Parts: sequence; structure tokens; C-alpha cells
Amino acid sequence: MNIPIKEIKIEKPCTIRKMGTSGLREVQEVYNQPLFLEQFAQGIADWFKEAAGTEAAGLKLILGGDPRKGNQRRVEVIAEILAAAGFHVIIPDNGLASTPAVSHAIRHMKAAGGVILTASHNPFTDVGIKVNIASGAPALEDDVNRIHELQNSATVIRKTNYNEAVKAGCIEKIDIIKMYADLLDNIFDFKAMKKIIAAQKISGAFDSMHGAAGPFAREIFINRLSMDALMLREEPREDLGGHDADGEPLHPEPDFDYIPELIAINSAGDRHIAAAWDSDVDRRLDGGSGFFVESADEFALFASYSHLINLENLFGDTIYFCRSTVTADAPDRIEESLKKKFPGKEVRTIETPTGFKWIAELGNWGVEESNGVGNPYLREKDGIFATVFLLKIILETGKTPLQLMEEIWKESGRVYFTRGEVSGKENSEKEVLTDLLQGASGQTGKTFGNLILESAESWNYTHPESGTIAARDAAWVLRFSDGNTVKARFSGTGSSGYTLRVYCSKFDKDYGLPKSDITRPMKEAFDAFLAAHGLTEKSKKYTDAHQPDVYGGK
Ligand code: G16
Repeated sequence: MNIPIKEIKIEKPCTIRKMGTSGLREVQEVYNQPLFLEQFAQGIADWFKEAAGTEAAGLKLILGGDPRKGNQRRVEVIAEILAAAGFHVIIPDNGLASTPAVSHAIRHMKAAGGVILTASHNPFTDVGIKVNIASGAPALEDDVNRIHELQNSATVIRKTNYNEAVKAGCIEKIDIIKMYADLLDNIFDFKAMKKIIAAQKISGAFDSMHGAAGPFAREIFINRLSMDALMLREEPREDLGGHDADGEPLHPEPDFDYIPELIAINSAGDRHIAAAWDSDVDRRLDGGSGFFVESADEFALFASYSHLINLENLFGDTIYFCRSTVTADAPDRIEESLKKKFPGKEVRTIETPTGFKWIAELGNWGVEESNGVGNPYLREKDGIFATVFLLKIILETGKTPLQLMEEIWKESGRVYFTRGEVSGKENSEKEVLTDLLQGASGQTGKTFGNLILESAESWNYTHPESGTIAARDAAWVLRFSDGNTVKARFSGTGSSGYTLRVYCSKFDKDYGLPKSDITRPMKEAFDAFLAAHGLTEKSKKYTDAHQPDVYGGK
């Protein structure tokens, strides 16, 4: 089709960093530099063209993202460049999409891939863009490397005019909310769910954190399931809710620090289901009837009820139940019972590096420390899928989330887990921390806080299919006395400074203990380990600091 093409020579090329754990995240100012976005998008267009070879013309690409500042315009600019490269560009209304909805649209529409504009849980002052491939999954390392090369070697930008390309049919609008809601309807059977919801007067409370979730949640919980639902922060806003009382931009992150209203509502105990989702709706925090479920625990629950989503039909001979290595090992604890549930299949619980692409390539049935659960019908983490799955289990069993978890814990015990962070601005500090963790094995036998460091190592990922080491040093693992484990890795999603993520976990057969009593010794031991090497006063926050605990403590 004929569309006008304009060529812009890049006089002063920008240096573009390589995409990290999940796309490239930078502060707004970086993305807003003259021609930065265009150069970034040109590299992506060139890569899709190179990958498709002679078949490129007319291939579909899905494009959309969260509502953060500037994204609507960025969607148009990227569309102009992808269309000029000969692709048929598919865009949701207003460019607004969730990460899982784009992943589904890629698969459903047999597209060559997609581009998702989101900096996820980062505040609106950051911008992020990631690339997904034809399977719907995030691009893997080799592809990311090649995209990076092409982005930094682009000399000319070729773009068309957005309105002309729409008129010519090279850019097409779709109703991605309907497409995604139809998928969940097919998986969970909304008609049957709606009947039970009406009969039992099931109610919910949902916090969309002013990200992309609002319209999806309304369509699913209110329009299709006719639920009595309190909708918090429903409207997608470009400032994702603005600033907190200290003038800091709010984080659209479904963690206990950022959802005070939902916590208060859920504490009253009369809402059967409660959930919050991040700005691109791939993370979630679920609960209901006065309780919130931890990410790994919820996945263990889903794994136990896998038959409700016909999981068996999605896998060949082997079903992979995955968790990133820094996530609580709750799913591993129920491996034997999972094996009994799928007698005709090989069942494997797998530890992966952080980054959902590792779980996506094994069938996308897994969980991550950052409140992500995969939807095996697509190839990304999926927040609303998780919430609807929990709702389905509540409806089928008539039990509350706490009762459901207690059933599992009674049988297999509980992994007490919390995630914290140590952050700062100076790269020199990051280097000190790295050296310290790298050399931690030299500290074994010493006491930190009230615990003895028994072993320290870094963890490598052996790929379950190739048997080769597919990722090295994906986390440091510090094992302390009495089964206390602290893992650490640097965040790959920040836009400045450094954040060391710290993950504490401890298994106990007794599930009803106050959580803070279990996690405190690990936090103190890790603090003492840092302090012994001159690292004090770094900001630290653990997710259980504001977590309501039905078993008391603090
Ligand atoms: C991204 C990845 C996740 C990963 C997370 C880690 O999440 O998609 O697989 O768990 O980053 O974040 P960090 O490196 O900061 O610990 P998202 O939701 O931000 O795209």
C-alpha cells in the first residue's frame, strides 16, 4: 500500500543502552531527547525486518502500552516507523494495553511480535519499552543483543504519517480489552462463574493503581461477571496517581507499601476477593476475606487446582512448574502431590533465573518473586488471570483464600518469605556490595545477628532441556543456621542508582506462626553481614513491614 515515507538522517546518534530484565527503562528525560525514541524504534523495525527476511511485508505487529505520561504520542511515533518498514501495525484504542493482553493478541492474531510501552511498577517519571516475539514472549538474549546493535548503528529514520497510514489501512485499531476478556472467558467459563457469583452474592475490591488495569477489570468483573465490586484508582492516568505526601511519585506496584486503601478494605473481611495490579497488569497481589496470599503460595494453590484451567492440554509429555530461584520454594514442596495429579505426564518443578522470559519458554506456568504468575495460555505474567483464577477456586470450593492456603500448608508446611531492598546512588557502593557477596564464602562459620553463616555461593541456571548452563551468577545464596536462607541480586529494572534485592525465606511445618518473628532474624543477620563490612544506613524496606498477618506478631 502507498503511504508517504519521510527519511530523517540521524546527525547526532544517541547512545542507547541494552534492554535489561524487561525492556529498556529510562527516566522520561532520556526517552524525550530529540530522535531518541525514533532511533530506538528504527532498531526494532530493522530487527523485525531482518528476522522475517523476504516475508516481512504486511506481517502484523501489535503495539500498545500503559497510560504513563507521553506513551500515547510514543505509540503513534513507533507506529509510524513500523508501518514505514512495511508492517501492518495493530493498535488498541488510545494505545492502552496490558502486557498480557498484548502477548495474547500477538498469538491470537498470528503477529510477528509486538512492542509494549511500559516501565511496569516504576513511577510515571520513568519510561520503558520492551519487544515481544511471535510466541508472545519477551525477546531472549540473542535477539536483545541484535536489537541493541541495530539501534546503535541506525543512521536514517524512515517514518510515515500516522493519519495517512491509518487511512491506508496500514495501521489498524482493535478492541484488545474484548479480545483479552474473551480469552479469560474461554479459560474460566464466565457464564458458570456469574451464576455462582449472583447466587452467593460474591463481592470484590480491585485496585488498578491508575494503570492500564481499570478498563480490563471493569469489563471482566463488572460487565461480564456482574460482580458487586469496589473499583479503586480505576481511571488510567498519565501520572499513575501522582505523588505521595512526601512529594515522591507513587509506585504503581501491588505491594503492601503501596495499597493502603485496599488493605483497609480487605481487613474488614467482607469482600470475598481483593486484588491490586501494576501499571501494565502483569503483577498482582490477591487476597480476600481479610487475608492476602503470597505470590509463591498462590502459585502452589493454582498448581493444585491446575485441572480447572485444563493445564494438561497445554503441555506435551512434561509439565514444567517454574519459580525464579529467589522466589519462595512453596511450589517445590508440593511436587509429590502434583505428580499424583498428572499420572500420564512427567512433572518437573524448575528453578529459573529472574526474568519471566525463562519461564515463558518452558510453557509459562510459573511464579516470580515480584508478584508475577504466568498465564500458560499466553507468554507473559498475567495479573488479572491470577485474580480470576483465585476467584474461580473460591467459587468452586466455597472456601476463603486463607482456608485454601491452610489446606496446602497443613499438608506440606509453609515457606515464610519476605523481599527487601538495599539501595543507593553510587556505583562505587554497588561494587563494594558485589565484592562482598562474591566473597561471602570466606565468611562462613561467622555469626551475624543471631545466625551463623553456613554457606555462600552464587547460583547458575542449568537449562532443563539442553542441560547446559544457560545463565551464570543469577543470584547469591547465603545459607544461615536453622534453615534461614537469604538470597540477593541486583534489580534490573531501575533507571538510576542501584537496588540490591534481598529475599529471605524459611520453611516451617507450623504454618500459624507470626511471620515477623520468622523473618526478623534473617533481616538482622543480613544487616549485620553488611554492617560488618562498613555498609550501614542504606535504605531498606521489606514487603512484610506493612503486611497484615492473620497470625499476629510485628
Ligand atoms: C520484570 C520482569 C520480571 C522480574 C522483574 C524483576 O518485571 O518481567 O520477570 O521479576 O522485572 O525486577 P527487578 O529486576 O527490579 O527485581 P516487570 O513487572 O517490572 O516487567
